[in-house]
Amino acid sequence: MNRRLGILISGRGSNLQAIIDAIAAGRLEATIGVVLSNRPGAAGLERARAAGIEAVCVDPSPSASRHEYDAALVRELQARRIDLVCLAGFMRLLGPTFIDAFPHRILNIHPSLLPAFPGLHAQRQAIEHGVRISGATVHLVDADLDAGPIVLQAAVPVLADDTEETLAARILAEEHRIYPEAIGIVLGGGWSIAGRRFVRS
Ligand code: NHR
Ligand code: GAR
Repeated sequence: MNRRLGILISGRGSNLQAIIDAIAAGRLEATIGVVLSNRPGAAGLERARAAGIEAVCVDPSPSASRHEYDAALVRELQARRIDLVCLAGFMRLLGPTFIDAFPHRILNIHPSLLPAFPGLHAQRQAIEHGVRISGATVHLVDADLDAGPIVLQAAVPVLADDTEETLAARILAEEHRIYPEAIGIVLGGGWSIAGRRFVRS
């Protein structure tokens, strides 16, 4: 059964590229049905088109409310029969209109070991806090920000001379490895949610 992914981006799209590459290499069995961006200039839109994938900017400005914008995104995804939504550097909060349309069918990748450093600028937060280890987390998205059940994590060291940029690059390499793997796990089934926990049977 070839399941259809909808990827939501706001920028560069290197995680999108990692997913495209994993599918092309046969490491992930899925099809990307559409890429959506909230920003017209997102470089990831061009990456998608270069790979022959439909890429659409859903502009937030005509939507009077978060509900209206969420509903516009949901329409684009449902029109293309998307099974699993993957946030890949998508920098806009999603409300209940969106979350309730895809129960347990939305993944996010975040550049820290959650629950440490949720929200924006996670790598800067890690350096400022002085942690010695940080990393990346793939989690199911629920109504609370960066708080849904964790599917996979990977740790990286924080080095004494790290800047936000050098730490972000080390974490990004792990993101590119674990995001396609986590998508495969979720599409493969044989899991359930027990309280906060993502449990593989
Ligand atoms: N939505 C829900 N309901 N739950 C999550 O866990 C979500 C989510 C939407 C996006 C990704 C994210 C992250 O991994 C994400 C997780 C944007 C913001 C934010 O504050 C925070 C977290 C994340 C994405 N955005 C501002 C807003 O008001 C805008 C910031 C900007 O445009 O630069 O939407 O950390
Ligand atoms: C990634 O590091 C991702 O974890 C992060 O944005 C970057 C997107 O890069 N996401 C967040 O910080 C969510 N708040 P990409 O566009 O090259 O995939």
